[in-house]
Amino acid sequence: MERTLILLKPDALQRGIAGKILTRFEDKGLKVVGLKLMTMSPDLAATHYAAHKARPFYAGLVRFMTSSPIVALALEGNDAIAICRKMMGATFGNTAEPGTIRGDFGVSRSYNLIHGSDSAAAAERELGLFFPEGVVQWDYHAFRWIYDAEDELGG
Ligand code: 3AN
Repeated sequence: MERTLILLKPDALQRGIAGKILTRFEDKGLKVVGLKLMTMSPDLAATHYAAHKARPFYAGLVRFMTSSPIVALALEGNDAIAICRKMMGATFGNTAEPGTIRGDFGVSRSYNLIHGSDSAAAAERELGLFFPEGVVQWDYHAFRWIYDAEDELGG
């Protein structure tokens, strides 16, 4: 199974819709293996967004991400990375498809509610940044009915 890092950004918490967004992932069948309310430090934001350092929006992005608390989530499931990216929708709410999180909850061209790892390598790196202590291992009994146990859960 795959794991991915999701961040519910400051706008999601300030607007009181963090729970609704988490519910979408639970409803889909993803297992929560990490969940943390935290304020991102400037250092953590700089590391997390290192790839965007040269972009014109970088300073504003770091200011936004450190301005107010976020929720860090670690989610697990088959194809979790691609599934979460699809559920998030296009980068900003003004163009994201209805039915996606960004498409349903936002209209902004810079506040976009959520971050999700975009590859296996990014997920590994980002999970290490936000959950250095590791994720929580637990038996999610619903998996037996979310997946065909013989085909999809390895027998
Ligand atoms: P995504 O989050 O859909 O993977 P990317 O990888 O294009 O989007 O951008 C990474 C992050 O940088 C986005 N989540 C967004 O918050 C921020 N970002 C990208 N473009 C802009 C922009 N033009 N203005 C402000 N923030 C931006």
